[in-house]
Amino acid sequence: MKTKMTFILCLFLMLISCNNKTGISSLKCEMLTNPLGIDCLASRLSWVITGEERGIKQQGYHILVASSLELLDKEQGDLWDSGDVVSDQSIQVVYAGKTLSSRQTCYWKVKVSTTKGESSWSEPAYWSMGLLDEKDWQAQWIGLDRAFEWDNPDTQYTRLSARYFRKEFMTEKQMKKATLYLSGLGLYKLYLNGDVIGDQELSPTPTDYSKSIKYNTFDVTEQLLNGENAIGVVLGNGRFFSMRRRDNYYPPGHHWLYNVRNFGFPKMILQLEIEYTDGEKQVIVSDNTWNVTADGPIRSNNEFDGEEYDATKEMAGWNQPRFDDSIWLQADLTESPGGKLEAQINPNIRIMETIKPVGIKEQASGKYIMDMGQNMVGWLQMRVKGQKGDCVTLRFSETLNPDGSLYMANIREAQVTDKYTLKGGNEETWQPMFTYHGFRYVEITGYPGIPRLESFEGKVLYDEMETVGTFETSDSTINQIYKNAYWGIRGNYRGMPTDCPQRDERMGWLGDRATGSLGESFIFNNNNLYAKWLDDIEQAQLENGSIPDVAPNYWDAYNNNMTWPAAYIIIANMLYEQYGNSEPIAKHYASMKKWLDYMKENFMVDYLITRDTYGDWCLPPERPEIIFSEDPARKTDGLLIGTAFYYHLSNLMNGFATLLGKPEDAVYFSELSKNIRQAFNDKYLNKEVPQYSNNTVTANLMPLCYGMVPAEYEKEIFKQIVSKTENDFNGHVSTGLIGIQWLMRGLSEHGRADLAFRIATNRDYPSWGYMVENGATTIWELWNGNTADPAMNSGNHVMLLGDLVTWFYEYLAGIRNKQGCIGFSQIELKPYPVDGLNEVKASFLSPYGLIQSAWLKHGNDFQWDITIPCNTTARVCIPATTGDAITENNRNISEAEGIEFVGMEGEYAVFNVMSGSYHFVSSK
Ligand code: RAM
Repeated sequence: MKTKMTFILCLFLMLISCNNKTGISSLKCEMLTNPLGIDCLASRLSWVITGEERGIKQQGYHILVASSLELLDKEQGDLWDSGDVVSDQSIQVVYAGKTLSSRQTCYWKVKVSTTKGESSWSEPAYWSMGLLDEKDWQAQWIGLDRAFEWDNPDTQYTRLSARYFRKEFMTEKQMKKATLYLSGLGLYKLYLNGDVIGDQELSPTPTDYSKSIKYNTFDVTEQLLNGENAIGVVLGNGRFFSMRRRDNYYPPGHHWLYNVRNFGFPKMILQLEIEYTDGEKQVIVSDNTWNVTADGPIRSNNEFDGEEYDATKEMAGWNQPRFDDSIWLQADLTESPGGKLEAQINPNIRIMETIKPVGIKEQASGKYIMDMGQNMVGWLQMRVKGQKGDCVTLRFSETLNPDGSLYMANIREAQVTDKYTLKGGNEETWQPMFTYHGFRYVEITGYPGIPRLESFEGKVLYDEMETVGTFETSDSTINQIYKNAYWGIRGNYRGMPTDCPQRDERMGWLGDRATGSLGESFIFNNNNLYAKWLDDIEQAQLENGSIPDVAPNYWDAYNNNMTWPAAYIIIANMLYEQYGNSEPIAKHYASMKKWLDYMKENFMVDYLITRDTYGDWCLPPERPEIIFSEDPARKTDGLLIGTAFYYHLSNLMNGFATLLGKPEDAVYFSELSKNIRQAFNDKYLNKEVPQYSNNTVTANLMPLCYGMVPAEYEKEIFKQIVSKTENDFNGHVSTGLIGIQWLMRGLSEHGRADLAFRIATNRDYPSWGYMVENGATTIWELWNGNTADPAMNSGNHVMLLGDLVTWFYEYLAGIRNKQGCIGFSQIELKPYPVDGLNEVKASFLSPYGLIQSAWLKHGNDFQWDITIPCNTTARVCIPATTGDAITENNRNISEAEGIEFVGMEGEYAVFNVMSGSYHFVSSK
């Protein structure tokens, strides 16, 4: 057993308002993740200070953690009383009180002293501990380890009906509290006395179930009845009973792509703990006293192929007391899937938005095509009235054929078909439970009568994550690209970041998110999701150190390249920089090093990497119908890419080693980097021209952005990038997934933000704007996604976003960490007001609170409104020719409170600015 890490993150956010008059005002508390059933001992506590006055800086805090609200109200921190701590730390404060035990609820509050006075105590918040020890589980795994005559699990499209479990029990006395712990694999729906518990869908989160199994915790005190009670659980297949069975349909040796890992028939573990007011306890557990049937209404459910629901098979009252289940079967006691039972910290999937379809047409007799107006991910809810036995079939696609029918070719082998058989009588409302689709269009057949728009709703499902960013500009192309990115990113959050939501793939491809995750973090609070994904990656690591390209490893994709597994290290760094979260680095450092060592031992010769799989994946090809370019001048040597990646990762590891207090490792990585850089330049830098390798943008950009180019060649190398882009590609992108990770930042950092802007606003091939021009409402897998071979041509992939979203926030809006700082404790506000763009308005809810940047060009004036959160400071770079020509709130800036002039830096006047809101005008 692994020892428990003391760095595990649990983030709680409190908002504390300091009113400038009294120093104290309304307090608000906000929880970011489900605070129930956490299984880390060293929770991290964060709070946000808000206030109108400028220059609010925390000077100290006092945290109280109590075992009851009453004690907390009396200001007795029996679990932890931090005392008055002189510190400006207001995020990620590690709980340092009494050792916590299973099931314990911890109530806490905090007060702070600031440069502008003291706050009062915050409103209380709480978290509760889950089941920390395997011995806390008295429940057993139960299931039904077989299929039935109506199932067909052995075909290519594994068909398996949902399993319905039930258990009745009595409560005996007055109840105080009831807590339910459940893991139902692959997916569950939980009921108590007929009511659905929780609003999570498609839960729990997917993992390698042989390594780790996540359980969810519910407070069900309100739902329990005095006397008779019934629990009902429905189990779907999810990623457990797999959509394409590796052990069955496909012969061994068949390409791994088609063999999805299978974990067995669905199974569950459930424990309900009831506390009575007299102190007695009762525990209801899953065991073989539970009854089960697979002969219910969900006849088949499969994440690729859809769900079939026969309402005539409904079993009214099955999840309530006194249902006659005499013909049901007894549940089998089954083996555990093997993984460690752990509390789920990343958010569950929920219905996050409901949209209305925008059009419907009869495309052929009885066949209707409905348009959702947006390529979305989730499912359709339908209202329908008809005869018993009528069957409505729904099929889903991203685009249409010229004749108006569904274009299915790029969905590949996924059947994406939902079927609903009516029970007849009154109007019926239905939505599936255990599948999801990526679609804009729906084909409706068999609908009794004429389907009307009002009868359908699109349910948009993704991980429940706070939207933390807003971004809008005066440029409509950029706005639409941003919107497409927003829809694409959230549609691919499913407890893991998937590559796509629609075809027979939907896997957590590492390379797609290496840099994308950073841009995404400006839009969504993705801290807990990506921290969980790093655990998935670690669990997928082989004994020898190898890391696959896909995690959880439902596919057997151990290809041993640098570029995809690199996400492991790059994303840990992102979590540290964006959230100040060092826990993933501490937790994964050893495995990261093991992987790098493995790659070095096996694939590094004379400091050069000798193996690659994907090259600069999906670069814009020369002909519209092909997926992969055949033009050697467009392609970048994969070994150059791999070696540059190793260099970059080795530098990151150097930083990690220093952070973790491992000076010897730091020296090791810094030496290694030096040697790689030397070998890389010896091999790939042609000093005569100068250029790297065959002079592609990617070949020159990577060493430039990674700091590998000898100083004397930097300018020339950058010129090559510009000239290639301007002359050979007419101001268009020429990179694939690799180069795109640095393109926009690289151009802007070296003085050509205007060229980045041109690339971002192009409407012709290849560009994001070309996708928009061709009707895309998400981002395509291929630059030529409207013409290329459907074999690999998803309409909803986010990998080609590269660093675009990061560029929107960090460069156009100019919101970023000050260099060398983390978690936005110190901010740099530095916009790049390129020609052709008149206005940018952005906000970002950082760990310290809301950062805003809104600028506008007005005649010769550059007007800029910014907000810097309390307890931070900012280095503010105002576009100006001199410092004197700037006003703040209509006064000369030198008279403004909270601002100190640092000096001129190029085209910017630089100031150190305290927290608060400011209105600048800089005149030319
Ligand atoms: C495709 C995936 C993914 C990419 C891999 C290499 O099949 O969709 O986006 O990372 O290939």
